[in-house]
Amino acid sequence: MARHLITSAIPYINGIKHLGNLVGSQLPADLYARYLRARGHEVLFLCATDEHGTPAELAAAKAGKPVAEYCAEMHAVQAEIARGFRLSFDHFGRSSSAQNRALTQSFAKRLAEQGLIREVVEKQMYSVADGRFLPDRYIEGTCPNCGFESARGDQCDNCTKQLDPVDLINPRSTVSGSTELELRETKHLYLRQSDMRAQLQDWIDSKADWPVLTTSIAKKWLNDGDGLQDRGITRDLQWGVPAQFDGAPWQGMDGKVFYVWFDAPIEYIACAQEWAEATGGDWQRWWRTDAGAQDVTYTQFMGKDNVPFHTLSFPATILGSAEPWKLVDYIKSFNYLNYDGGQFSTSRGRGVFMDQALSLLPADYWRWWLLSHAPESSDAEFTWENFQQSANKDLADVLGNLVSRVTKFCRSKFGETVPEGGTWGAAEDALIAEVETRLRAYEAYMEAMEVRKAAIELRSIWVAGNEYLQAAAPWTVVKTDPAQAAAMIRLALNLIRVYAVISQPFIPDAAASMMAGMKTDDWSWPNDLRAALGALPVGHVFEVPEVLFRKITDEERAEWQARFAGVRD
Ligand code: B3M
Ligand code: ZN
Repeated sequence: MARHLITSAIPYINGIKHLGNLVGSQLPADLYARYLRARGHEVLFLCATDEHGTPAELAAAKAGKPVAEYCAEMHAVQAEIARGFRLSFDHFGRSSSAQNRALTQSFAKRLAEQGLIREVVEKQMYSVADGRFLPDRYIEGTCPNCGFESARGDQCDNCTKQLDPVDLINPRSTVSGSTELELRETKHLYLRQSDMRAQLQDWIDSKADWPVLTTSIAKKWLNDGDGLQDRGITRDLQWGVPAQFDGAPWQGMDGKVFYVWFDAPIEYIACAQEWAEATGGDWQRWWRTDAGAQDVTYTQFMGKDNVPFHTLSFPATILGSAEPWKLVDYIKSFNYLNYDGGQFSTSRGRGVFMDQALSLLPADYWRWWLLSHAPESSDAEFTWENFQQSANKDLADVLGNLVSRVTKFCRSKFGETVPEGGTWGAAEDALIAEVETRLRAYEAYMEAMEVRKAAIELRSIWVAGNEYLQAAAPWTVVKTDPAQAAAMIRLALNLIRVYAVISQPFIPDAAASMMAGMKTDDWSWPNDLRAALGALPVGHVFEVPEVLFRKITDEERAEWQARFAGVRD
């Protein structure tokens, strides 16, 4: 038994996430957490909402609410949806927590004491009408390179040229449309990341087992020159962790806050503190290497766009503090999920969002499709045809059908108890051998976080059961040799329990129904498969479960396809 700390990238507070976000971090993290718990490991699985920054302020303004109130409401909404998807966080925290405020400030102070913070006076666009400094991407104007009229202050979306807001012709605020913009001086704190290049390089080089997607992005940024420049860690905003506090070793930072990407990863630690406060747990055991965390394996899950922040920026904060914090051991990153011939887009409301998905079908349908099509080695694409086909085949025809056929047949011939008689022969041995081999492969893939391969193996285990029944045909055998049919059904009923145990990380609700139908609460992992297939003894009472998975009809598919073709209103 080992101890595993698992974090998922923390979703931004402004709005409900789409299925692409879900499969890129929270869902595979949940799969892994559930699997490790099922294997008897001690797991702390944390996630939170990422609540600071300009997007949160603007979303609150748009909703006509004070930003703190907006964040509290949206946190509750996201927490409810996470429950709907059965995401089994030990704690779902908030980056705006008192814990994160204190910890973020203490990291900054500590970094300053280590000589890793410098003050920089720079010029930035100030919008007089909005009464605030504007981040580059909230300024639009005509691109000096290609003439595109809606180029952003940081980049032109038309010709991809990197821009500075002062380069724009006719610049305007995207918040108010005002053109009354002026360059004003402002002071910021910079983290001397460039001083830490060698340390970060050594650390990344020591991670030979990391997935290629993670290390290739990390190395690109590390060696790019641009990637490891000193980084501004404060902003001129109201909403965030104040950059001024008791004992701060710098002055003149009133009215400034830490940059959202500085405090967001620190929330991984603060979230453990929030969890400890809520449950009486010991957070230091998970995060302080001087308090037991050296025995913890720490795994992070995220989309590829978040990799630079987790391989360079956050480790720079941790290493720079020279305090005994736990560093991440493994970073599992994901490519993008596309939607029906294009991209999911939050800003344009394109695709299926988490709340909408749950209003159409139970969580297990989405969990199964998303995980079995996780964008691991390349981007993946959601199409309604594929979704319908995969749900109807894998879940309804293969798994659901096996459960319903076996339990109904037993009820009609032997009653709702595990029947007596007969013995297992060559066909049963062959099935057990196949399931055994595949089960060990499944375990290996799950341990390696090879999500798609694990799903393929799990489905093959379901298929093996179906093929056995098809060939053994107890419904025919019962007419001539009821005892032998009973032996077959005894095996199949026990297989249902084993399927519930091993499928639970992917489809927890269906697994719970299967287990309830078998009237047992024995979730023990089938380490010894043959013994596990005797867990439900002769005479054990069960009941036929409700239909596990109904099929998605062609009409529904067409209707949903049309409904989600446009943009969310
Ligand atoms: N909120 C971006 C995202 O949700 C950001 C992740 C923070 S992880 C510390 O993709
Ligand atoms: Zn351009």
